[in-house]
Amino acid sequence: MSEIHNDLVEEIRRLKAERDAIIIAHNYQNPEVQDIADIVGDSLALARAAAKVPQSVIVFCGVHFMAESAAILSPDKTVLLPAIDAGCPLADMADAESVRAMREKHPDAAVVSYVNTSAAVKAESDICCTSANAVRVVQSLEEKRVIFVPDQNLAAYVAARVDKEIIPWPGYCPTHHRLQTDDVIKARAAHPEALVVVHPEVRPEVAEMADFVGSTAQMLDFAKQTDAKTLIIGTEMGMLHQLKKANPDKQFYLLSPRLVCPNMKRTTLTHVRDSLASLTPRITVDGDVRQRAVRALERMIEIG
Ligand code: CIZ
Repeated sequence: MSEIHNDLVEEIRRLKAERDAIIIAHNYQNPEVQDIADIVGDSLALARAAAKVPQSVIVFCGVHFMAESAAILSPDKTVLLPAIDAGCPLADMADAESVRAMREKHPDAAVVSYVNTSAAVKAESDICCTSANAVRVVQSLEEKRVIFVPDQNLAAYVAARVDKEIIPWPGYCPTHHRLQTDDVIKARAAHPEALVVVHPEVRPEVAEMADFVGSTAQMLDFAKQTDAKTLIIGTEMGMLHQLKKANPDKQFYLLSPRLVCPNMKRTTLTHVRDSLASLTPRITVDGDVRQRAVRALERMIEIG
């Protein structure tokens, strides 16, 4: 690493102590950002951590909805999103008014929203879920019908595993949705000995071709316990960093070079340093929206 990089890392460590801060980073962040973080994980692990860390400042290296969830769960803390323009196109595909209209159309259905939603959408929901616990969350509900917001592919994955009617929202993650069956065929031809592991946000026809489908946390568990020495990974490229660190004896290949989320790649070490120095940009969620959204998030956290 260069001297400039080392100086930046030192400055971040110093500021972190001065500000009583903790840095948490999503599995899809740039490797150098993951390496400076105190906690790296999926949104379920990070939401749980945000709710109980003792520090007064949380630097959330991820995208907007994740920092918003931390602010909802920890209203007394200062939650910072170092790259303020790190959004989520999937989260932008659902709005509160449309969710209310959908509920009116299906009054007997529960509304489950993926954490990849705005605070306003969470406030309209009965419960939240992540890709790690979506099946468990839906199974836990009394209702036989479920409006699943906003990812149609995760909805299809859940529908195949529960005994309920799932009413999908027509949203999708542009990064995962662009994977095609041809990508799997080509990757298997290039690495015939490898197992194919994909995220449930991929299209159902792509998921059907995989050896394992799971969230990033489930991918980590799978990669550790499988005897296979080579794995092809169908999720955002940042995930390769944690997989390689945890399994230095195994080979990992990205299923497609197009598995890059530009929003997850926005945060740099300079953003983290500047955010700690200025204690901005701060994410807050207030009033009635927070009070209603926190119920949906806490109900999810109770289920685990
Ligand atoms: O739940 C998350 O954090 C996302 C967006 C993906 C995953 O599977 O971890």
